[in-house]
Amino acid sequence: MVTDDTIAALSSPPPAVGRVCASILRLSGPQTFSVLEKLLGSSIPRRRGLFHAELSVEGIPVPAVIYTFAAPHSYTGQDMAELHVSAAAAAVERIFSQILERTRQARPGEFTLRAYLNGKLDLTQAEAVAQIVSGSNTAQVLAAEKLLAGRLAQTIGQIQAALLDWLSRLEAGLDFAEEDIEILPAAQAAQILQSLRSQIEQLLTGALRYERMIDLPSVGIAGAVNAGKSMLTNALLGRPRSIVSDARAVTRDVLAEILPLGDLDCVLFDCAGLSTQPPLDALDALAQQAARSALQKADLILFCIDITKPDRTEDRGIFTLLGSGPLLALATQSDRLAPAEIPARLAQLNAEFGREFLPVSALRGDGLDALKEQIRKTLLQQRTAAPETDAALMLNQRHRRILSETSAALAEAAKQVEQGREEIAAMLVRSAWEQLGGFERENLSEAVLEQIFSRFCIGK
Ligand SMILES: Nc1nc2c(ncn2[C@@H]2O[C@H](COP(=O)(O)OP(=O)(O)OP(=O)(O)O)[C@@H](O)[C@H]2O)c(=O)[nH]1
Ligand SMILES: [Mg+2]
Repeated sequence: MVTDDTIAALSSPPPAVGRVCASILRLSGPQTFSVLEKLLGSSIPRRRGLFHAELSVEGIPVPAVIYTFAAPHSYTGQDMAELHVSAAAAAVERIFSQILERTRQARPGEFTLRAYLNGKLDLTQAEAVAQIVSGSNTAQVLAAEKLLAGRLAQTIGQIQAALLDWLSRLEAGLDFAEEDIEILPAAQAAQILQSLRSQIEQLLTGALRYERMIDLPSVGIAGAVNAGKSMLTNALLGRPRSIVSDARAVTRDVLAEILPLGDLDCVLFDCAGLSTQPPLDALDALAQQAARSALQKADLILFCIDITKPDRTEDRGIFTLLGSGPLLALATQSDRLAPAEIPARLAQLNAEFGREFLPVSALRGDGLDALKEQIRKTLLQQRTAAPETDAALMLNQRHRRILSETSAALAEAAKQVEQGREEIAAMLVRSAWEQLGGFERENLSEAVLEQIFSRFCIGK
């Protein structure tokens, strides 16, 4: 792993062709200042600073704001600079390629990797940066920020300290064994281990699963044929994604699209209208099966009934079929009733299904903002339903593996010490302590590091 050359990256999204916008070019490494001096044709003091400069791109002046940081007082701990340039894509590319003549293009996460290797961040903090960079949901970012504040590192540190204390007390007992001084009675020793173990288990169960957080929640639109599911899908997405027709059973496939809901995105999907009747043909059977299995996995179902429909026998069957998972009930095509008729119809539906129906019109857009807000609220509640205390601690696979292994080792150690095998218990606790050290830099192989930092995007 080379860390003493000078790297550079375009740290902002590249401007669209033909557009002028602010771009950030970032450099880190011992040649940072000399590369800048070459670029500007003037000397620059080696210290933290901010100045305005004019770069020349094929004779055209391009204004830039330049931030400089001198080692070790920078994000990476090395000499660093950031050039903020307002220019068209072609000019930014030209400047970047001039910089690349004397530097190497940074790999994903390489700036943060250097920060970590120079002791500027601990590993859990660096991972939090990775999660913030790759996270699109606010809930995800908030959890990552908590991690960044070092909460996880702190909790683990406390458990490690307690293990060390336990070891020293137990080993004192072993050293003075002949004198029959029992420093830490076996029952107490086992009890301490059990309580540390339950702290670890709490971390494991209370924390949100990172793997789950990066999966977007899915929202399925369900209802009878012709309820207006596809038109609603299109209206929510704001574009014609799904075919709408008054012919029956038009939608066959499961069509999924990302629906942005402000601070939370979800996957919205439209599928075939459900039926409680036996399938008409092979295609119908496949469409029904695809719809049912997609809806079963959905985090939330939008159950649609055409508000004008007089006979709702079929809808009751479908409602039963959908089961008891999270569901919002919608009375669709509300524009087809006179406004004065709507309240009575809603009351009927509410009584019949024991649900509060929200009237919507995909045609006119009525009720869609309220619907989006309800979807967002419901999904957010699902995400934060984990226990309050450690809900915001986000653990990834590596954290989980270390914690589970430590927990198992402590359980075994407690058993051993109860049976009078203190030496074995001490050995297990020592290795558990080392395991927990895996949260920090000591025990990490380069391969693990590379894997962690490769999740970053270039320029971070
Ligand atoms: N007036 C009015 N008509 C609607 C509305 N939504 C759907 N429709 C009409 O209802 C018919 C069926 O709409 P679709 O969205 O295709 O219904 P679907 O539930 O997807 O039907 P399948 O895919 O066949 O199960 C079409 O003729 C639409 O124009 C609405 O909000 N207002
Ligand atoms: Mg459809």
